[in-house]
Amino acid sequence: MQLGRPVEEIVRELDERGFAPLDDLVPEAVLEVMRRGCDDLIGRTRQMRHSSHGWQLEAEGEGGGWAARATGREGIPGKVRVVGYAHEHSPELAKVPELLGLNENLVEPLHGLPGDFYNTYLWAKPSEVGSEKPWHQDALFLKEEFYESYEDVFTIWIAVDDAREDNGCLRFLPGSHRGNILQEPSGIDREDLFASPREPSLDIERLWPDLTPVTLPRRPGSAVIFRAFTAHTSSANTSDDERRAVSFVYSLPRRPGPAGGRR
Ligand SMILES: O=C(O)CCC(=O)C(=O)O
Repeated sequence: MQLGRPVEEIVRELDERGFAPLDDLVPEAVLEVMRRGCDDLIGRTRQMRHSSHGWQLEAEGEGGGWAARATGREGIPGKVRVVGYAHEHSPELAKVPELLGLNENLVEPLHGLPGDFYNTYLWAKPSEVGSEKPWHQDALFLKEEFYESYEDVFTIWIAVDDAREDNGCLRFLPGSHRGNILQEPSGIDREDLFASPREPSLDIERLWPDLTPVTLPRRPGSAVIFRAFTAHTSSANTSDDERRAVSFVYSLPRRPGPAGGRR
């Protein structure tokens, strides 16, 4: 796996902006493995009518797939929004971190210590009904105990299809990670986030009036790496194309010294 640019430059960008694009990270042979993994997981959702904890189907009506899962409403078979713990369901996706050497080639060089593998997500953003992922910081989903051993996470998000503005590519708010401050969305029960019929959503213009969002289209096999406190979003997919992506999340062990004691 080629990073395409010096490690120091990526570290600086992660520190300054909270995210760093990694162009053409994944060789075609591994991308093919990822496509097969996505096809298999999405194919299995054709038999599903309801979301479960790990599998969230898109749905008609107010609040889309998130609200339907929270309230037990039916989703749309075959139109899955996200699959968490995707590595437990897909042998193909489970192989990818090793095939790419994600920890040795990326996480360890950037953080200085190897990461602990945390999770794999399939973000399927299906055609026509793929719903918006509102502005959020992933740190919202981490428990307080996490910080006893870890200082942050790296998410390595890889486009499987062409991710464009019209089919819901990611957008980031550069600088929103500074200070590692968690902005809590209003109206959310922190103890039971997934039971809330409204998906956590941050009002970025009120919280960060001086920061400007950046839209980040990605070719298949290109990636972006970002931190737990970096605010990001993706818009709805109303196009005819799927916008599948897979993310691999690593917990970053606390480092001795000031950086490790940041929070
Ligand atoms: O792929 C998406 O649409 C959302 C991804 C995301 O929010 C994440 O990886 O934390």
